[in-house]
Amino acid sequence: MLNIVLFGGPGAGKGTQALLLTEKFGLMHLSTGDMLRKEIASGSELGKIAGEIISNGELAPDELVIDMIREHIGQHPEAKGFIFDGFPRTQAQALALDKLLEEKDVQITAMVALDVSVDELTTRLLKRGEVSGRADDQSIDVIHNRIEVYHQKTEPIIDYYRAQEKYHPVDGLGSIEEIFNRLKQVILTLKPHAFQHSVQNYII
Ligand code: B4P
Repeated sequence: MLNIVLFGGPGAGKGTQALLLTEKFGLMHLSTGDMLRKEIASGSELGKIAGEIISNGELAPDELVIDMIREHIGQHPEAKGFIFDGFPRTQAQALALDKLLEEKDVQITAMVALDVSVDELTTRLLKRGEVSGRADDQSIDVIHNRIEVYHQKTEPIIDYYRAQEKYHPVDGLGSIEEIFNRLKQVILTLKPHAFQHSVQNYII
């Protein structure tokens, strides 16, 4: 099973690249950002809690996102692998994900991390804010807070995957196609034996 953590700062291009990778490798795309926005749009209780947190540029509570991921993994027993987009974002989420996968007797194959400067992240999010209507993209203060939260709570989990030799940084600057090609090359050179057999089935 190919299980990829697609990592990067807010606006690094995780969602954009996850859609392309999902199609290329036939994986199931699980985006906690999309799940939370769906809850917000539906007006559910969970959405109300998440809406306020997200619009302030903070992270939703760990238990809430872990429960959502557990539910979505459970809904797809047929999946030949997952792309985790925007999850995990804390150490607690990283540990919980390993535990969830352990129950299925599988593990994370790699963390592929989009490397993008703070200036570029800010530019992209402000630009998206002009068209997306997303509350968390509208103000420079909220964007700065999202980047600060990323540095404090999310970036440290790189060490968790680096210690397992699963961390693969990728330059996240350039055209969407250029970045997609870089990601593809990294994924195609992953070595775990469980994946090596199936990689031959992918058309490069
Ligand atoms: P997410 O939905 O995960 O999204 P994101 O970090 O804002 O952006 P992403 O990296 O996916 O960038 P995108 O491709 O859209 O999170 C939103 C919020 O939800 C979080 O702040 C948090 O509050 C909450 N949340 C989500 N997961 C959570 C978790 N696990 N725990 C707790 N809270 C959680 O690209 C951004 C923009 O750049 C787009 O406009 C795109 O068109 C553009 N772009 C992409 N690639 C580009 C390129 N190569 N060049 C130029 N522009 C590019």
